[in-house]
Amino acid sequence: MTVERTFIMLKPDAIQRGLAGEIVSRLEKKGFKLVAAKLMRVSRELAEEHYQEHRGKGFFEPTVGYITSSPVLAMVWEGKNIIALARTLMGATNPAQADPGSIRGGLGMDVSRNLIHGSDGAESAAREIGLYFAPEEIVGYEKAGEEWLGE
Ligand code: D4T
Repeated sequence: MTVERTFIMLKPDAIQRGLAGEIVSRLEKKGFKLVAAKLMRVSRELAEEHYQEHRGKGFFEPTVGYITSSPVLAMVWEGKNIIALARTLMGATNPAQADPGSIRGGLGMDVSRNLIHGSDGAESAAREIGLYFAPEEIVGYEKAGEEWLGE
């Protein structure tokens, strides 16, 4: 397992429903390390760039509309094998089918309001981190207790 960084975004519904603290807490308790965060409004241009792989699909426009409708909490988290581990913690894309113990399965009901985004691979993580953050906004540091998370 290698130390990776992933882009995680709490979507407008997570902020509006007051679930930011709960979700960030789950990520912290897992053992992930927060290395960047900002509350921001996503521009239409940025949203279209973020979801470019879905351009032309029926849910593209509604998804862009949703993500630009209200502020999001954009974050970069670090940890061993974090890209896959964060996806597991988030649960399936559709909260109606996600494991009830997961973030989406426990806190959401509909695919159009699925609370959280997490990069789905090393390439998309690098691309998305670059889309949302300048290199100097990412803060590396030693975190207490890291030695208790694995060999
Ligand atoms: P994101 O990118 O938001 O973390 O979600 P996923 O990586 O889990 O899922 P995705 O890229 O396939 O979908 C992007 C975004 O579009 C919404 N969506 C998706 C939707 O409204 N209806 C759909 O049928 C699908 C597949 C939800 C997430």
